[in-house]
Amino acid sequence: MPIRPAGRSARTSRLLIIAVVLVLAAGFGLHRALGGGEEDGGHPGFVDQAGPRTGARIIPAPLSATTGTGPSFELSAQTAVRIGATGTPEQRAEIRRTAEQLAEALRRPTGLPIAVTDAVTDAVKSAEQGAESGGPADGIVLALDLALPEETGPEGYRLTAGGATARITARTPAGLYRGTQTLRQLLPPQIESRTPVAAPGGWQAAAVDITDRPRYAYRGAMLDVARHFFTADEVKGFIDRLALYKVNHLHLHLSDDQGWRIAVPGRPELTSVGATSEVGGTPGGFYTEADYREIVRYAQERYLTVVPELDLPGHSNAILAAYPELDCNDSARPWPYTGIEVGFSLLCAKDERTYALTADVIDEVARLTPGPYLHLGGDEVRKLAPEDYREFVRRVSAQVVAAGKIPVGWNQTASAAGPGGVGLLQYWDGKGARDQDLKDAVGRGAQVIMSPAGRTYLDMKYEASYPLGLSWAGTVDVWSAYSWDPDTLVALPPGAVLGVEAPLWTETLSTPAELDRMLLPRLPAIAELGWSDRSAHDWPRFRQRLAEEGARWDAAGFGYEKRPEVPWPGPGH
Ligand code: TNX
Repeated sequence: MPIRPAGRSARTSRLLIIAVVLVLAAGFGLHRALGGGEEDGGHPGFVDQAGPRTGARIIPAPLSATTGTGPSFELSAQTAVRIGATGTPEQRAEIRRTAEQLAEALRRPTGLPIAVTDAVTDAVKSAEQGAESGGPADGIVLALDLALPEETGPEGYRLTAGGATARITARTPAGLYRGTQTLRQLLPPQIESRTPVAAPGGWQAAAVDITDRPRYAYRGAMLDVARHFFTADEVKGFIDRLALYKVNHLHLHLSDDQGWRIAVPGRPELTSVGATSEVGGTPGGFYTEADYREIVRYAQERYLTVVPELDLPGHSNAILAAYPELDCNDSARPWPYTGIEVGFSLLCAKDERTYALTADVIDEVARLTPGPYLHLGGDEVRKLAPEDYREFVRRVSAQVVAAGKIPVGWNQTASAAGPGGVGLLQYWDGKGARDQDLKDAVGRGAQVIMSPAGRTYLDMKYEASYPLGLSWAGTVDVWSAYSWDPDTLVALPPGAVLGVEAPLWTETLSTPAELDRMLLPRLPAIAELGWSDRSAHDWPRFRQRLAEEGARWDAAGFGYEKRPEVPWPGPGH
């Protein structure tokens, strides 16, 4: 549903109402109660729709944002993206790539030329020409600065904007990239348009000084490409959405009962048989090496690490379809398997041929994956004795370690976590003794990613009557997705939680448009939990900031669900 722009008189009366509310709010100190602090220059995120955007609008909320008193930053025909002189040649090549990406993103909606240049070359040039303007400080500067405090970390940045200049500094190219995403959000929502458009108040951002860094090192989203297959191009679209909210890990669920989704040399049956099915009876599919490399490359250019998952030893019906001899428990269902029931399939844990297969697939996926992690699944194994299950996970973890990767497992693998075993546990259900298992595993050195199903599962329905999704973990509206603390949900020692991840399972989702409806607006909620300092957590202000993202998604052509808990602007609200 497109948002209709409010007419002139509607806008005037809205401004009047806002002015009255502001005066009242100031009098009663309501402004503070709503979370408006001094740091954002007194803009309680929801009032200044007519003026340039301020730091109070950003999702995830930055660590600090001070609105300046000087002139707004404005893009013009002279604006160039300038690369600072610091850094190794490799770093500068990376920064140039980010600069090109940013320039391209700004060119499309504005129609402005937005060149990419070296600050040094420009400085020399303008000195030669004795130019007054167009100097090295003008435009959008991306510069490494090792003088920034160490706590800025690998993804933190500083952004100052005003007049003709926006300056992003960071200790690494990744930090600069995150800063460019903030700059995009500071500009009017039309900046996300893929075609030339007008921005009503010009391409402006309020003068601002932002200091920012993430709360957690791991901020992820998962896409289940096994229940329904999504092409490499579709995955790239998914990555675009994640990158906007500073998500830095893409977990791909590459295998399940309904399909195996990646080519493995020497194991052609995995794809010639195992990739030919998906939920509902449509054909399925798989990634060739080139497809997978393209996803990895695209993710890397947005500073996302791909975390591939091969779900073992359960959720393995597609493997058993390709290798029936690995089914010693009579567990497989007839192929193609297009249903959504789970927990029946099991690889033969006492057959050495199973471990020959797992070694082959792990080696290949590790070879194609530059990131440090390989997820081995391990969930919902119902037909294996606990000691045999533990032994299986230990052996497969050792194969992952031998392939040079850190094994990741769903929380059921906690008993096999520790030195040389599963190093990272993904918490998704807290039933039975599993919280204790998790604590014990942390005691043995494992870290935890929080993906509590009742909060982060983006395949849960928003409400019981919602047409898409499942509801076994309850319903997840935007408030539930936002209103929890990854550090305290399970009582774990400080530092145990590496981050958060929002999984999107696809039993009921078969098109990118359906993915969008589940992802937006809940992804930004999880992204903010992962990035923003706990002190920034504030539902009333978050829902206001989220409401403004709607116009951005409209401009970008992203689908989203207009949930009633978010006060979207326009008629009816
Ligand atoms: C549980 S979470 C699963 C998946 C399903 C999902 C549906 C987990 C490790 N296993 O197999 O797709 O629920 O919400």
